[in-house]
Amino acid sequence: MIMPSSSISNSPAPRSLVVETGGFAGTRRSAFPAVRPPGYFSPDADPAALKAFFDANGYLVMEDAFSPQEVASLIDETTQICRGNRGDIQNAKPLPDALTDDEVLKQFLCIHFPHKISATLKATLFNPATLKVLTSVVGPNVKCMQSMLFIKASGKPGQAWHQDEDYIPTRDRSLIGGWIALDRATVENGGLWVIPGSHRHGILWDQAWHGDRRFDCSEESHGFPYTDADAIPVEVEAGSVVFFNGYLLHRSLPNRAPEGRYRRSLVNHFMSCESFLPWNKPEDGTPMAKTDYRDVLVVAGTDPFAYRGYAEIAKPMLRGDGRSGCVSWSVANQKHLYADEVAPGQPIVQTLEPAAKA
Ligand SMILES: O=C(O)CCC(=O)C(=O)O
Ligand SMILES: [Fe+2]
Repeated sequence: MIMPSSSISNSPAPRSLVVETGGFAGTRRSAFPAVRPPGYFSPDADPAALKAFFDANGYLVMEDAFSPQEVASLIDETTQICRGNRGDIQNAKPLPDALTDDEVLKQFLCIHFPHKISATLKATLFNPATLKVLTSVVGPNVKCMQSMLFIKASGKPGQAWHQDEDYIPTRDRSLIGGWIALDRATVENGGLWVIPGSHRHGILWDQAWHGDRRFDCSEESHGFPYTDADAIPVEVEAGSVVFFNGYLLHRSLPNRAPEGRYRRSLVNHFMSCESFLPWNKPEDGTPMAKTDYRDVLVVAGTDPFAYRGYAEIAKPMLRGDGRSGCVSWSVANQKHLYADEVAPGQPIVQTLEPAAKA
């Protein structure tokens, strides 16, 4: 008998970390990807099935959350935002009107808080399929504190392994990202990868600078009991939303699709209204334990702290893509270099001298 070559390899079969949890996943309309891991649902899915899969695996995909017309309008809005037609974006240079859309879009990897200047993007927070997932998984009362618009033209870097609670600290681990694919997201164009079940430890692993050109300036988690072989790509059709828990290890790789192709996505982050959000260090001496970032928008249910009011703090901001160097996000006076920028044996983290006093 002739064995297919894959079965005579000595390497063990890769372990699959995905836990199947059953229940009604909804009526599938999308044909992409043809072969999918478990975890893909449709808007008519049973809420209990959504919750069971999300709790066990830390992610799920909601297909057909946005119609092709809604996706087209979000793509058009993305171009308008990048052209500066919706308002200022901190760190973005003004661009001449004569530039083509491609020339404009290539200047941007990721814009934080775009919902602050775009009613079209803000409306995605109230998308019915999104609210169904949030209220099934998080609870009845849900608030949004952040949005991020990834443009990721061909050739742009990904984000190294991380957990979103490294950056957005809830007190009840309720952080959840809703990652809306505006283009079909694939392995080739730098779609998301997740390590199923990695949220269940409830640990935030240490992070360090990676020096790896495949990734942008954000640091990389390490020391966790998984390898890259445990990760699965979450390939999705445009209009699908990938939801993932704030403790789930996830990353993306560079966009290696041909020139002129994008992997655009709009990510909204949510958490339960019951939890404080000790996000920004208080300048008035308030203890961290009492600190609650109030620049939030309630998207479902009620906020038990509504009586405290709300604030306008965050402003749209362009995040660096590493082309003009990286500084540490967590330690002042540290410059992060890519491995190809330093001579062999030289450190990839440099401590800068504090600016000399005049
Ligand atoms: O889209 C990416 O490349 C990374 C997204 C991500 O890490 C997030 O949305 O939390
Ligand atoms: Fe993330």
